[in-house]
Amino acid sequence: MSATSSESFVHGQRLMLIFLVALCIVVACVLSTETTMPTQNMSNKERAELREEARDMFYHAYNAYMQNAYPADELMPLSCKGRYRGVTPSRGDMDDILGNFSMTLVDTLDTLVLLGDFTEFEHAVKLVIRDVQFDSDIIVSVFETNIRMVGGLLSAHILAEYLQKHADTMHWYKGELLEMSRELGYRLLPAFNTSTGIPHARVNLRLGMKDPMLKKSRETCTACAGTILLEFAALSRLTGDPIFEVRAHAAMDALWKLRHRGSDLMGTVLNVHSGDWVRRDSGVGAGIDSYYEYLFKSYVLLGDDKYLARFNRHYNAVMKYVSEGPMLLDVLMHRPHAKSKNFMDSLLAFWPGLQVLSGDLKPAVQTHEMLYQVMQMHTFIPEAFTVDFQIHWGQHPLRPEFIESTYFLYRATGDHHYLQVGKKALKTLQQYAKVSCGYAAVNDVRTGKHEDRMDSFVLSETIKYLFLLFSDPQDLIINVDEFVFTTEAHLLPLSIAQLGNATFSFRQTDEHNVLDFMRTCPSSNRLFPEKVRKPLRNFITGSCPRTTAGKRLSALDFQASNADHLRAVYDMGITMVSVGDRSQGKAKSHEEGEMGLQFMQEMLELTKMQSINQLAQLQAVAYATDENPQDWIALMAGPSHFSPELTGDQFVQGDVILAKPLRACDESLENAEEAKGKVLVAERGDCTFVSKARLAQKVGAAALIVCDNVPGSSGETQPMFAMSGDGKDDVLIPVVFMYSMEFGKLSAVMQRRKQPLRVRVMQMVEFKRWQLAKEQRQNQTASVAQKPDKEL
Ligand code: DMJ
Repeated sequence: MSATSSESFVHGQRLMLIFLVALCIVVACVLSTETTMPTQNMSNKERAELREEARDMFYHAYNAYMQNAYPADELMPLSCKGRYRGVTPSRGDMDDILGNFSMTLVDTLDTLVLLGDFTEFEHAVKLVIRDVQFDSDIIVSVFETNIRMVGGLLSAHILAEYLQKHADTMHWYKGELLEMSRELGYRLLPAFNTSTGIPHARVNLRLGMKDPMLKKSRETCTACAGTILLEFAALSRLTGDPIFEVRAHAAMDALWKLRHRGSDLMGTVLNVHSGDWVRRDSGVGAGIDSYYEYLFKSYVLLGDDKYLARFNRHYNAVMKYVSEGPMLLDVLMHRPHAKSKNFMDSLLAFWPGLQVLSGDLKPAVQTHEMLYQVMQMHTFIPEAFTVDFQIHWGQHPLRPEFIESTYFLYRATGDHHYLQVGKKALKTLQQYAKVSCGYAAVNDVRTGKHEDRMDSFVLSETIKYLFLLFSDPQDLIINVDEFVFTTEAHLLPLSIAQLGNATFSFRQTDEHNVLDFMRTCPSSNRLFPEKVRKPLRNFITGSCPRTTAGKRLSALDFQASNADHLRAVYDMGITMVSVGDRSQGKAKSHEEGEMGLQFMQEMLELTKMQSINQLAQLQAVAYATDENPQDWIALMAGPSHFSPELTGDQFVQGDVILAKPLRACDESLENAEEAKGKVLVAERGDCTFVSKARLAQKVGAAALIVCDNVPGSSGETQPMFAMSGDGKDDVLIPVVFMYSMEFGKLSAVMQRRKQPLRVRVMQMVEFKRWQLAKEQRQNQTASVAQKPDKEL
C-alpha cells in the first residue's frame, strides 16, 4: 500500500468513525431521555409484512416495466407501454431526462441486490450490457444522466464485484458496467467546457456541445451543476482516470465562489459563462436541493474537510434565514430577510434526512412532522403547497423524498412513529397510485386523477426506501452503513476514499471548522422525537383554513379622508383624539389633529411600501372607476420570475380581453387576432404559467394576467407569490397573477361596462405613490379654494 493510499485508508476509517459516532451521539441523545415512549409500537410481524408488501410493490412495478416497456427509458403505466425519446409525443424540457438508454432498468439494478434477488440482478446486468448504448443524437440533462445512469451503472458495478466476492456468483462479470459508465462520463464532459467550469445543463450524447440546438445554452440550476461530484469521484477512483473528479471539484469550487458573501446563500439559476445569478431565490427545494446534499455527502465519501466547512456555512445560513419553525421558505440570497415565495415544494422533503445525517435531529423531526401533516391533509404531498398548507401545485409524481427522510429518522431514533408514517405512505401508494400496469403518478391530489407516467425513481428510490425502512439492517445482504446513498439512492461505498486520488490532497483551509459541525448535534441532551413532535401535532389544523368571516378594512386600503374608514377604525377600537392638551399627548387643535391623521396615514403608507418590497414587487392592475375617469382603483396582483419587471413609473396599458380557450394552453388562441395589443387574461391550470405567457406573447398581447382557478382565493387572506418559470428569459411582456376574488372584481367591472375595460399593469408601490401625490394635490387645491371663504 502506498503512502497516499494508506493515509486515505486511515482517513476513510476515521471518517466512517466520525460518521458513526455522530449517528451514535444522536441516537444516544435520543435514547438517554426518560420521556414517554411513542404510543403505537409496530410488531416485528407487522414490520416484516410491510417489508414483503414493499417487495411486492417493487415486482409489480418492475415486471410491468420489463414486460411492457423495456428497453424504453420509462413505463407509461396507463397506456402500458414504453416511453421512447423522439417516438412518444414530447413533453418538452421534461423529456431531457430520457436518452433511449433503458433508464428505468439501469436506475433499478442496485435495488435488485438490496432485495436479495441476485438471479434477476445478473439477468438485468446482462441485458444492460447487451442492449444499452449511448451513441445517440439526443440532447440529455447532464444532471439527470449523471444521477440516474452514471450512478446506476457505478453502483451496479460495485455490487456485481461485491457479489462475486461474497456470494460466489457472476464470475463472468469483468467490469463492463464500469466501462459503460466511463463512456457515458466522457459523453457528459463537453458540458464542462465553460469559462467558469460550471457545466451546461444539457449536452448531446453524440455531438457534445456541437449540437446547434445548444448554441444558446447558458443557464443551469445550482443543483444541476452541484450534483456531480459523488458519481464523478467514484468514476475517477474506480477507473483511475482523474478527469471526472477534477471537473466535478472545479464545478463545486466555482459554485462556492458564487455564494452571497453577506448571507452565505445561493440562488437557484445561474449563467454558466458569466457566473451571474439569474434567479436569486434561495431555499432548500427545487433547483438547489441536492447541491447541499452533495456538499455534505462529498465530505462523508471523500473525507475532504472543505466540503464539510462549506456545508456548515450554507447550513447555518439556511437555518438562519430560510427555516421558519418547521417550515422552509425561500428568501432572496441578497436580501435574506425578504421571503420570495409563499409556498414550499415537495422536493424539500429530503432536507430532514440530510439534517439527520449531519446530526441536527430536532429541526429534522419538526419539518418531517409538518410534511407528514401536509401528506395527511392532501393524501400525498403535492408538488407545491402554500404557507397555509393549501395546494399550490397539485401534482404528485410518487417522489421519494419524504419516505427517504422517514427512513433516516427511523434509523437515527428507532422511534416507531416513523414506521407508522412509512406504513401510511405505503398504503396510500397502494390505494391511490397502483394501477394494473405499475404505479401511476397523480396529476392532481385533489382529484386523484392519474398521469401516464412512472418515473424511474419510483423503483430506484421510493420503493427502495420503503423496503429499507421495514427491513432490519442485519437481514440485508450488504451493510448499508458502509455506503453513502447518492441523491438517486445509489450505493457508493465509503471505501472509495481508500482508492486515493493522487490529484487531490486534503487541504486545511480557513473554511474548515469542525467545531461548527460538532455544534450541530442537538444541544438538548434530553431530546426525544415525540417531545419535539407533540407541540406540532395540530400545526396545520390549528392554522388553516385561514378565512375571515366578514370583509374588514385592511391597512392597505385605509384612507384618512374617508369617513367610513374612520368609523371602521373606531369600531376596531382605535380612537382618534383631535382636541385637548399637547402636554398630555393630545392634539392641540383640529388642524393638528388632521396633521396627526395625515402623519398616521404616511406611516401606514411607509409600512405598506415596506411590506410590498418584501413581497418582491407586488403588482397592480388599475382601472378608472365607473363614476369618475380620474379616480383609479388598483387590484392586487403578483409578479412573475420570468417576465420583465415593471419598475418606477413604467406601466403597460390596454383593454382587457379573455383568452379563448380561457386556460390558454393550446398552440394558439381562437381570438388571437383580437388579442393583439390587449391585456390578455388566462386562467391558471392545465399548463405552466410560462407557457401561457409564451402564447400571449406569440399572439401579440401587451401583457398577461393569469387568474387563479381556486374559487374564493384572495390576496387579502393569503400571501402573494411570484410565478415561477423554467429558467429561460424569452418572455418579454409583463405577466401578473391575480387571485380569484380580485379577478372577480375586475370581471364584474368588465361585464358592467359597455365599452372594453382599459387597465394599467404596474407596480403597486408606484400606484400608491401616484395616488398619494394626487390626493395631496387635491388637498392643496381644496385648501386654496377654501381659504378665501374662511377669511371672509
Ligand atoms: C430524483 O431523481 C432525485 O432524488 C433528485 O435528487 C431529485 N428528484 C428526483 C426525485 O424526486
